[in-house]
Amino acid sequence: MPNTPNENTPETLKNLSVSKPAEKAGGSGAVYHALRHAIGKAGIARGKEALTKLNQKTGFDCPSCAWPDPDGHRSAFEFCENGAKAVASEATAAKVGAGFFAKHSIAELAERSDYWLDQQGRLAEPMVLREGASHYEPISWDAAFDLVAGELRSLKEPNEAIFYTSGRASNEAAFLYQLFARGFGTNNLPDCSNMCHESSGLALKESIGVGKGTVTLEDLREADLVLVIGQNPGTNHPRMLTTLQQAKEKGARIVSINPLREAGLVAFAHPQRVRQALGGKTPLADTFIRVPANGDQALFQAVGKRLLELEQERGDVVDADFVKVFTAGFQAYKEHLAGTSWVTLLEASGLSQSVVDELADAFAKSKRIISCWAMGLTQHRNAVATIRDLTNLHLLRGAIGIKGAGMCPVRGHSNVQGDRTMGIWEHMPETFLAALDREFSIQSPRKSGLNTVQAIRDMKANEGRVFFALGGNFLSATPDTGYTAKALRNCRLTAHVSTKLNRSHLVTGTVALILPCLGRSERDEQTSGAQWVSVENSMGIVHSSSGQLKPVSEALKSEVAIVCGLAKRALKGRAGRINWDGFERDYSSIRDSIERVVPGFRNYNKRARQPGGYYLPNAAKERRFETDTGKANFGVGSLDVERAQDGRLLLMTIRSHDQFNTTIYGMDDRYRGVRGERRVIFMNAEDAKERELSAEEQVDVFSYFEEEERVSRLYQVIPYDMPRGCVAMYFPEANTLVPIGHVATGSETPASKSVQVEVRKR
Ligand SMILES: Nc1nc2c(c(=O)[nH]1)N[C@H]1C(S)=C(S)[C@@H](COP(=O)(O)OP(=O)(O)OC[C@H]3O[C@@H](n4cnc5c(=O)[nH]c(N)nc54)[C@H](O)[C@@H]3O)O[C@H]1N2
Ligand SMILES: Nc1nc2c(c(=O)[nH]1)N[C@H]1C(S)=C(S)[C@@H](COP(=O)(O)OP(=O)(O)OC[C@H]3O[C@@H](n4cnc5c(=O)[nH]c(N)nc54)[C@H](O)[C@@H]3O)O[C@H]1N2
Ligand SMILES: [Mo]
Repeated sequence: MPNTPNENTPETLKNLSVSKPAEKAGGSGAVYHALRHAIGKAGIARGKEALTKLNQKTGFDCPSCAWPDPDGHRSAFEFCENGAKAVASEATAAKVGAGFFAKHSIAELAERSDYWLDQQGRLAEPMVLREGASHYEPISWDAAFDLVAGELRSLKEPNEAIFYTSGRASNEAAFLYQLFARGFGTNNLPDCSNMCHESSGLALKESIGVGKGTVTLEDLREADLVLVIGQNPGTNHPRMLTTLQQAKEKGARIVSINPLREAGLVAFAHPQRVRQALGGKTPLADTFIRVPANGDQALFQAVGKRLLELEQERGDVVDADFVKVFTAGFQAYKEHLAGTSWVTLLEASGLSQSVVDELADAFAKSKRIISCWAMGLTQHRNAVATIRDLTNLHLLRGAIGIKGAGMCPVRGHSNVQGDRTMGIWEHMPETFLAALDREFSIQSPRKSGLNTVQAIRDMKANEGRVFFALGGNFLSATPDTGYTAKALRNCRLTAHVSTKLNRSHLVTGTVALILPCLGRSERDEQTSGAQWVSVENSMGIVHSSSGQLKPVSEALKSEVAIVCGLAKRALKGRAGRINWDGFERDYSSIRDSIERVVPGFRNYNKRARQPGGYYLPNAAKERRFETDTGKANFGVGSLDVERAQDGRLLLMTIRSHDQFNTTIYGMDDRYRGVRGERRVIFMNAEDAKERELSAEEQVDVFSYFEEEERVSRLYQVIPYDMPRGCVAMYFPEANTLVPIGHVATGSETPASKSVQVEVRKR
């Protein structure tokens, strides 16, 4: 049985080189790295063609992050270094087909690194791994669809199938995919969002009635105070730095709340401003609040307590009119904070009174406040409560639903938000299901489906499941790699619609399929002609995306075509008679159905096509709070802080600069000064000294949860400027250490930013 190399220990580590972390992001270095990647991988012509069409109003949407494109003028190169890497990785001319798989057995491939697997090129034809076989072999599309349909039909009941989605699927593909799953009879639609912004969606829904952000790019430029919390935009949302730069130039104050002093928040050099490309820069964050891992909930409660004290003193801090007219639960919130002592709050936050007071003063001075956040808040046991506590501060100040103010969860995958809008969720509301049923004369199941963590547990406990994935790399992205590997191996069939080879193709069910699809950069021709698709970005703007490059292989199908091909073979009854062929022929007919099922999509075919797209309605933006009370709810949560116990440390698993989630583009993390290796652990120098660990010393890392111990071996220590008590490692390698049971309360997002670990010398 091949290993899962996340668990494999390499024999040696010899390439690490460490230098001082960078003091800015962007600049000419970013341009150089972007072009080197695009042109090196895709070839000069293909790379250049791809980049000139990237994020243009008539081009294709960047497959990297979900940060919106500028509303007005766009420059000729509307992309960042990491967008260029994502496109280069997809646009590569190298191919992985029958010859490749004949040469390399599964066992051999499983020994290779994620970096090596991605480097091999684009998946070029459908492949099957038959029962007991050592190699994948080619299969026709028809036979592949029949195989999946046959396996689905032989299940005892529909809930034995699991349909995972990653966040790159277009709205059109996502809508049909959930229709397929529901037509088959299950709501088992786990997605990457379960591991990402699920906590934000849940918290915002409870607090303000909509699980999405409430601000626009224009708001950010108008804000006086911008908080960037648990987010590393220099690497993960580089185009956000342009917006922060604009906000800063208009006088905004920027506060970073993060254990690390990330280079992108220190200063930014705009690669397209000549002076800045040549060495100039704009300092960004005015204040770095170096909260220890998981200290945020206590910090936000402390700021709330301080604001209420100031209100007592001055009487002008709480927006009394807003609180009275638009909110519920203020009294309970006040009482809760009055009953929580300063000692408790400061101790739990790991910060001093003066840091709390300074942030409270900044809140008290302005109403135009925007809070941006990402995984540093969402991936903790107390994530939902933390985000509600952050929202409480906005409610106190009335800093929501007005120009320049509001909540800004910064999404990850480029269409993860759109996929949710289209119904990729294990418990869509009744209104959606009823509309879907009406449109297609079907009866969608009403029983909630499984989320990601529940799906893993279900596959682990039961043999014979069918696991189908529309994109993503389930094995490597999910927690507890060893546990998840067993879950996938228990399946009867694992099938992946993918662009690139990854670990999930190598740790399989009894039978496995690779169904290769077009990438977003590629032309999508169907019998009615060239097709375009649509996506929704992090700020709720829906717009079109048209692939431009010649597909890397003629055998590829679009995600839409794959879903349709499968649905018409696998579904019986009414669902089987849906016009799947018509959808495949002409995607505008999919958008017509979406318009009738999903609110906010009136005149969809036309509006998604207009340059720059259009905003979806968002009630909270207009101060209509569609919650259970009809008002914005103050959230009252007791402090639930994860503390490192018994001399342990709290591990945050983070991204390097050279990766997109589980896709590893290179071995460097340039801004943090790390080159050549990914098996590193960042720690405070005093914590290292206390354990008698020197720089670059080799260690093993053990994690602890309830009675369980997990281990990942052979990492090198990097003493780093960070608060005591926390350490950081890169995901996906560190996922072996994240316990399946360690999840956020309510959202069940793996708590992969606060894992109890011990670091031991080898
Ligand atoms: N190039 C590139 N772009 C990407 C991705 C990628 O992998 N590569 N991934 C995409 C996806 S799917 C997502 S979700 C986003 C992720 O974007 P981010 O959320 O920026 O990604 P992470 O590396 O997980 O970084 C989390 C940040 O939170 C901080 N942090 C960790 N623990 C805590 C804590 O307890 N409190 C606070 N305040 N901060 C903490 C870390 O120091 C780090 O700076 O990026 C998207 N964009
Ligand atoms: N420890 C730890 N674990 C984490 C995180 C963390 O911070 N720490 N972050 C979590 C987060 S925020 C997320 S979003 C998940 C990500 O989880 P996933 O979305 O499952 O993982 P990715 O690495 O983004 O998926 C990459 C694969 O998607 C396929 N792909 C790329 N483009 C396309 C396309 O256009 N169509 C199709 N069909 N396939 C495509 C390629 O084959 C590629 O190998 O990981 C989560 N896991
Ligand atoms: Mo994500």
